[in-house]
Amino acid sequence: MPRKSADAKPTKRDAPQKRKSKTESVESVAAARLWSNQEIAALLKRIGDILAIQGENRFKIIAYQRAADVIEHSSRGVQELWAGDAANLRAIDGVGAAIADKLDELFRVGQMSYYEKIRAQLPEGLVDLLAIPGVGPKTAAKFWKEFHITTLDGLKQALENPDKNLPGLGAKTIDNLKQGFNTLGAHTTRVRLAVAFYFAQELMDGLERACGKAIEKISPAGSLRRLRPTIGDIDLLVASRSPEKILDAFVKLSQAREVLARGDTKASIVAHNGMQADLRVLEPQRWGTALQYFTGSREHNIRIRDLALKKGLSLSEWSYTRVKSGKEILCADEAQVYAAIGMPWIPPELREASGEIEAALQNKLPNLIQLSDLKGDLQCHSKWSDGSATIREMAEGARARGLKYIAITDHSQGLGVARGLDPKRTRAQWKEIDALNAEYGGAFRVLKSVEVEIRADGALDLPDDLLAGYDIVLATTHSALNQPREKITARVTRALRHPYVDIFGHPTGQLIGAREPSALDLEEVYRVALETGTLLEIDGSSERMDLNDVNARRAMERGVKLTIDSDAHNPAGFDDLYWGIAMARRAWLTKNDVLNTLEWDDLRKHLKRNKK
Ligand code: DGT
Ligand code: CA
Ligand code: CA
Ligand code: ZN
Repeated sequence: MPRKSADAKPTKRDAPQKRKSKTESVESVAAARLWSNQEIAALLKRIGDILAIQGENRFKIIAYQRAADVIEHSSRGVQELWAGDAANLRAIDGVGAAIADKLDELFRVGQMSYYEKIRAQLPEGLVDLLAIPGVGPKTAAKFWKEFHITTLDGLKQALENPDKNLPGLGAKTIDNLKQGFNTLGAHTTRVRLAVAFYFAQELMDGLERACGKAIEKISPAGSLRRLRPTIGDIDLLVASRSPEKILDAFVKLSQAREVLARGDTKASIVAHNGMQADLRVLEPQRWGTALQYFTGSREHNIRIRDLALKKGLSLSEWSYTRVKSGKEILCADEAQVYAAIGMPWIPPELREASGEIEAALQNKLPNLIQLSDLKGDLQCHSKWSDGSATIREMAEGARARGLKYIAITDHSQGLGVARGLDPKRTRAQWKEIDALNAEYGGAFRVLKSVEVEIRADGALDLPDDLLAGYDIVLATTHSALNQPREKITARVTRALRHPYVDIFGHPTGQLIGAREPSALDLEEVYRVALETGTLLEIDGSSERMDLNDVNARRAMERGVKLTIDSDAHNPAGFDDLYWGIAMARRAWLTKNDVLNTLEWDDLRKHLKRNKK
């Protein structure tokens, strides 16, 4: 179902995104004005779609898709970054000179002549056909050239009498198209990774209960397996020799509200929570190719198929086929799919066509960080502020997960909502921590820490003599997050220059689906973090995931060191370290990039407060 991903890529907003409005925003190119990242991304994506229908060079198409993707996920306003100079745009990953120049024109003139030119070469409305699951650029071109169908309405009408209007298309194709229409518009919202993850787990548990041994293998695929921060729909894959049994169980799951499609090998449901789930069932000996195909991303798969073709192999979800002899080669496991084209297996989190294929070919894939690499957690809360457990309970929760230390980072006084600590209560808390550490006798360590608020002017919310007494200090912003770019950047960098600020936590302040990232100039933050030796945090709590994948990768490339924390407010909250790890893996981070993979005695030597 290619177009779903192309049309409804993750947005920071959770608000339902109607396809139509997105299209309209592209069409209504007016005078010069401020373009949102979403609009820019939609425009670039549309250019990619048009080029694909025209059968243009794949690399050119991927370039537009990739630029769109990066811009859509960028926490910085692209037009603001531009600031009147096309050269500034080339600092964005995936934006080369050609695209930078076109965006420059768009921002200056309010219109992009290249887009106007190529869109005029296609019938109005043709690109919309790509929104139907199963309709790719080639099919859309065929509808246009062979059947003179150029709009969704036109196709819908044609499907009413396919023998007459769509001669030569098989019954199965017609069926798929009809089902594709049903799925259109069923689900336009993206959900947070954690929500989709646990829900997929529920669906898989339900299937396993109902089908038992008939399931030989089961796995999530799609964006969920790649651990994207937000998920459009859930893709599940099952290897089984009795597909009917599995599909029956799937459409009868108690979570299913509506069955969108049911075939011999696949089915789609909409659940009561509004999420769509697609299931595919296949023979175990085809597991490898199927899992590779349905994990995506689409852009990654296109490149892999190209490489295969260069080796005389045609790759589909079913198998490889030798182009010359027509001989089929089955891959029961995914590593075989990559091995056949001379590559090591690529971790799903990297499969975004953002350098992983080149790295794999040169055997230079990063050794990605894992959850078990984390030795401690540097942000969590207790009852002393807004947490719901005692320090001891938090320590035990962390210990049970194999951690060796935690920093208790209760909020500082300025944050009225969270029962912030003043200097007096802080000293009382330290006594409790000292006693607990004495009890642990080295088996575990609770660090004295604080989540100190960076005030609107960049000053910290606690006096320096107190800040000097902590083991480690995390500084964050919760208030005045809507300050304009220059102001919030100056505020944050002032705090980063403070000698007792060791970590800058949840840097952009985003709440996925609820609050946009602040206007902070992250490039400047990376620069000052590097210069001052301040660590940047990936806050793993499932609403934040901040820094996200794209930003964390950038920080790492700049040489900044990071931490991955849970921001737990109760012992179960330590599980959120997993979402932090997800962002870190998607950001290509290794153990060496993340300092809480170190024992506390080593980590403390890296803190800027201990360096002088
Ligand atoms: P989502 O659901 O929007 O979060 O993103 P994905 O990546 O899960 O996208 P989805 O559900 O439309 O498709 C799942 C995977 O299936 C996708 O990542 C790659 C694969 N796939 C689907 N259709 C095509 C296609 O036409 N060509 C290729 N190469 N791969 C496809
Ligand atoms: Ca999906
Ligand atoms: Ca899907
Ligand atoms: Zn916080």
